[in-house]
Amino acid sequence: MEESRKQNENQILDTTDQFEGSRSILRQKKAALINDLSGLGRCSLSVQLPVLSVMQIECLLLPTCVLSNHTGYPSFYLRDLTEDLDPMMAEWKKQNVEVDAIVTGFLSSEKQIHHVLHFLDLFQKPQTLVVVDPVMGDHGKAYPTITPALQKAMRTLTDRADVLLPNLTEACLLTDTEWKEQFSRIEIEAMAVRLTEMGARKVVISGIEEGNKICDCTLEKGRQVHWIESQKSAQMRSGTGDLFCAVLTGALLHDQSLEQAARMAGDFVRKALDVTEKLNVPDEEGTAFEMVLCDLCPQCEAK
Ligand code: PXL
Repeated sequence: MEESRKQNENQILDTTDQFEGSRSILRQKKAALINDLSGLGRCSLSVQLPVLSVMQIECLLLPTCVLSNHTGYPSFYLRDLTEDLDPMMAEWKKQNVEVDAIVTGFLSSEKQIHHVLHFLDLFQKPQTLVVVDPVMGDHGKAYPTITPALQKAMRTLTDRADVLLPNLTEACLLTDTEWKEQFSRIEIEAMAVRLTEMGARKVVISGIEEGNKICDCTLEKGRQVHWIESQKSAQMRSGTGDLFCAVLTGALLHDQSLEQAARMAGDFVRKALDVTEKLNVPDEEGTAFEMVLCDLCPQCEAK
């Protein structure tokens, strides 16, 4: 009995083929996710939790606010949880919580940035991976909840980021670059460099549309820029940045390089978008990522 339990456990610990060379699964890793909980529309915590769970990462959830649906719908109801953040993290501290990664996402006000900084002061250790997704907008437009004060305060988070994950709109908002429909690669690379100068150790500007291609630009401070390209098959939708962030974080926790992690994240998002289009899902409802989720599971045989 004991023998078979051990065998089973070893099997679980050994099925890391997808993450070539990785042995990190020998200890299950934990990620704290600081993000909103939107009831409708498949974004934020409701997509990041399943993605990271299937990648065998334990998730600890700190919701910044609860919404009826994401802000891309014509209207939404938002219950702000700013006042609850400190008491929640104080309880975590009492429980001696330790995490391998801290992932930040949608914040409802600039006040919440200060609470996130406090969270980092409490839980960030030298080895902790801090992933900052500066969720602020898309297609050149800021989301309706983004005030100039929040936009400015978000810059203080870039300084704490091991990995900063803006889309092109957010890279513009962080670097005070005026939006335009078409940026050259040189202009985008300059923004990535600027973001490292603002403190981020690694930057991935994701979902850059270039004709019939979709590209991600990765930069590790002081290194060369890399471009990851793939064929664009479907329009980006709400929640794709959150999916990208979760897959990339999971891959990094499985010891993948930044390029490998960005490639894996981009491939997953594009596959999710393809199936979403085939299913004729309305735009607001985000991606039908559930249909391809098993791709991320190291043990799944249905791939
Ligand atoms: O996917 C980004 C995102 C996260 N959270 C909320 C949003 C959006 C984008 O619209 O509205 C609440």
